[in-house]
Amino acid sequence: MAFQLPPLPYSTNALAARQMCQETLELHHGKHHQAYVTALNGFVEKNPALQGKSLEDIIKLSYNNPDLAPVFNNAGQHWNHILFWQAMSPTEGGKIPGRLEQKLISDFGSVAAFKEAFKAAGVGQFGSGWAWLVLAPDGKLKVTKTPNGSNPLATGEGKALLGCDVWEHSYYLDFRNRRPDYLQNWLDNIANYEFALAQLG
Ligand code: MN3
Repeated sequence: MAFQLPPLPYSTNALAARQMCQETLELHHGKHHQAYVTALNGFVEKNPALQGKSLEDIIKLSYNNPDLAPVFNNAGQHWNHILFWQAMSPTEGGKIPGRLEQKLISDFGSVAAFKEAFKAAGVGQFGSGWAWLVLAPDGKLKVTKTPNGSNPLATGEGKALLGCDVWEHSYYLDFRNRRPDYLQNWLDNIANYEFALAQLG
């Protein structure tokens, strides 16, 4: 069965009041994410070794494999965007539940220090990529960044709780070149910390 574009968990104008406009979500979900799914399905169709494999398996087997770099990029981007849509909330964006807040304070020193680290990761990712909040294998929350379509599932850096797309297509209509402002707004008003907590288990 071919991979499919999942529907957005909210309408395309649901985040407009939080500075992610309808056109951004229409293009990002309907065009960019769809293009990764279409490309991935094209690669799977041509490569029997990929057929019947889960998305996670394809990401792991294509990671750091130069022959499968285009497969990895598109599979990674499909996985990343599935998480990204869930990692945003039009109703609870920015609200940090108590149990997650305690863990952030314990592992980063403060919520502000977490946000600074996340923002620094996103701003410091040269070119396209992602900033992540992960539960590292040692049980601590950590912030990481990955280039292009890579992700913590591939790198083994931990379980992704939140991922923020810092490719220009995610913020250019709303923030132009101001990636730091996009990240600050994302953390303060858009990020779905209930989702992050649910991933934490
Ligand atoms: Mn994107």
